[in-house]
Amino acid sequence: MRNKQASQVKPNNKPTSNTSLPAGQGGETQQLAQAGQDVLTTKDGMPIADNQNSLRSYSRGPTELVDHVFLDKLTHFDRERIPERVVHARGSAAHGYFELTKSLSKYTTAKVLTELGKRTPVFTRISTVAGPAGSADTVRDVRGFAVKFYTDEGNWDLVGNNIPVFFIQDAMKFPDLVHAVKREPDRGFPSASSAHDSFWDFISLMPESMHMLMWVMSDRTIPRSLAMVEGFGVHTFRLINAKGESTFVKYHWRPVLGAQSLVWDEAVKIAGADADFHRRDLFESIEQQKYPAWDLAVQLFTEAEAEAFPFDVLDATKLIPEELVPLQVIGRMVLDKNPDNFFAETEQSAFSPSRIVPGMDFSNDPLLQGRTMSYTDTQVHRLGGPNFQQLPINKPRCPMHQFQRDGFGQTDIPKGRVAYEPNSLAPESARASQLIGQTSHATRVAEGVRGRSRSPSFADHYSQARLFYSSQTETEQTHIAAALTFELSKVETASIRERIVSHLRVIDDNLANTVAHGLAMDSLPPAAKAAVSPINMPTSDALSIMKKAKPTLDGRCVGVLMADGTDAKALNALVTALQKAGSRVKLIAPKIYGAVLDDGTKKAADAQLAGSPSVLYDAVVLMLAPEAAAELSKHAAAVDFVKDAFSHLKAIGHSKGAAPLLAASGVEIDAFFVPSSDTPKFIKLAAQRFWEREPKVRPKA
Ligand code: HDE
Repeated sequence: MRNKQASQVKPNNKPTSNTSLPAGQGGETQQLAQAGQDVLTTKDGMPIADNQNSLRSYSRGPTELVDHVFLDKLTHFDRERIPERVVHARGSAAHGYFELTKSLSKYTTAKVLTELGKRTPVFTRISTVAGPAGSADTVRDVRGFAVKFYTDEGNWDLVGNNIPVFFIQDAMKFPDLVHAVKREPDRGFPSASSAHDSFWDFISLMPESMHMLMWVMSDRTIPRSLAMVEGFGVHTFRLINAKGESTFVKYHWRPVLGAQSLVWDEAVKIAGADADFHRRDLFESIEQQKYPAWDLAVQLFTEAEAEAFPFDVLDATKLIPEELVPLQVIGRMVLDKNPDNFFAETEQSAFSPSRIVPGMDFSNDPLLQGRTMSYTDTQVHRLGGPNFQQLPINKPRCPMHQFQRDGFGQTDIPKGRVAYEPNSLAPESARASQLIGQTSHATRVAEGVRGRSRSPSFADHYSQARLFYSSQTETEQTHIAAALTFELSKVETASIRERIVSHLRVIDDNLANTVAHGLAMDSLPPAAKAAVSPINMPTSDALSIMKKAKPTLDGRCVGVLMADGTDAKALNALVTALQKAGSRVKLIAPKIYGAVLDDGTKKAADAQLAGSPSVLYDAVVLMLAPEAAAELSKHAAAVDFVKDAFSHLKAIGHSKGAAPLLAASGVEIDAFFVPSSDTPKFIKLAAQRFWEREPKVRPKA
């Protein structure tokens, strides 16, 4: 706030030191407001005279309890933290808009899905699941993908994941799943990792998890960037049209940059080099106006069509292959504004699959049914009461009228004596409307027996696990086997490892064999008994990231290593060409103030070599003079820079002078080494990974 007192402050060019504060006791750092500048106040608005020293009986005496300015500050500080989300605690978010390009008016009355060309504001949060709020971004984990649409008919939250299926079929099992994957309760570790006994114990006893497990062990769970993940609504939802007819719908987000993943060793090293890798990438992309974008696509199908599928669409462990029900793109989401304040927006945002708008309804998916209750319940707890929808980030941007009152955190000041309905005292007050209100689909309820039961149509746990695995490229299959081997090697209990390999045998014997070999098991355990024998479904290319890879430098970042003596002209030309190709470019040098180039100019660096390993870049260029390259060959940071780029299958551009460093790093020059002068070739290769190199650096188990 701008306080009146500011105008009374004498104009002065420099911060004035407070003469009442002797040197050495805070006086030197005391900064007083200049003319026109805001005056610091307490939360009650009282101007503060001294923000350095608490009130003491005498200069070396005790602090007085009457120091209300000190108390105002400290009591607030003591309450700064709120409970983190019980899952998805670590997340990053941005504002943006969704623009509808194809109307679904045949299927729904929801304005957000029918008003062609309309831009609906959104707030999107992408998260990991298991780790605490301060955990690293690049751990192997599912990514949450939550979008809040501020529509004219209320907030619609599409709260999905980057994987189209889930571990469990009934919401009742969610606390067990989460307890199993989170830190083990006696020891308090590991953080943000599924590679421990309790997770694998639980999973090995839950055959319904096998499909999701294949996705989690694939590269999907180590994305390159938040802008390069797919998103899925997961459940089957309903759309309701003006005639009251219902159509089933599944939602998909497709990243415009294409889906891309890291290499596992790279993900692990990034977690050390920059734990905020994804958050920083999202923030910087938006600051640099390289806006992440996704197409929203739907799969629409009738109940009769659903009946004919060889799986149950109410079972969240199953997906509907695109080949069976094609995707229709209906619009695009663009994230173009970073939050102004992380806590107020990202941390306090509250999403729930129960937030739908007229023209939408839920299906009977038991996981979805449970979720519709759980989110608001946790938010009332986490955000301190039932008024969290009044927080600016959660507040609908359409008119709201309701008779709910009071409670912690009430920030509205409702008017009038009537807070109930029906009433005759305020005939103009709000009433429900059959015409525009949200109505539930008039589903004919099938006869059945009430009880705690699961439909037999949920019993096939392996067919789609097999479908996913068999739809991957050989490289992707190798990665799944390697991830399983890695995680199971962290499991201490042998019987748990064996139970998992038993399940793998039902999915794919080759996979089971590779993992068993990777663990050095003496013999394969018998295959698990499947409740329903799996069928072989036709493979689906859409399930593979590599088959759909978009070779582009958009959204990617090239690291250019320079040092004293680097060819200035060549460096500048390279940077311009890379930027033109859509890449961000970071100049790395041994020292942050930069390097003196061959023309005598000093070029500032974006990053210091010792703190900027090549894992942070999609491709690298060594722009070095021979003397500098020879000097850098003595430094592990420079040698590792090259070695890691090589083992992470990246394109490596190099000047002639870089030869001594290449030699010192001992890498075998192959097709992805390019003279830095050949920029077109480098740009082409930098947009890809050289998978053919992988068996040389990570021979199969
Ligand atoms: Fe969540 N989930 N979940 N979940 N979920 C939460 O809500 C829950 C599930 C998902 O960025 C919590 O406000 C239950 C599936 C995302 O703020 C909590 C079940 C999918 C986010 C909760 C599931 C998700 C959450 C924790 C089993 C993909 C983060 C804090 C039925 C379709 C949203 C909160 C954000 C967060 C409950 C399973 C996605 C506890 C009971 C399936 C993206 O309420």
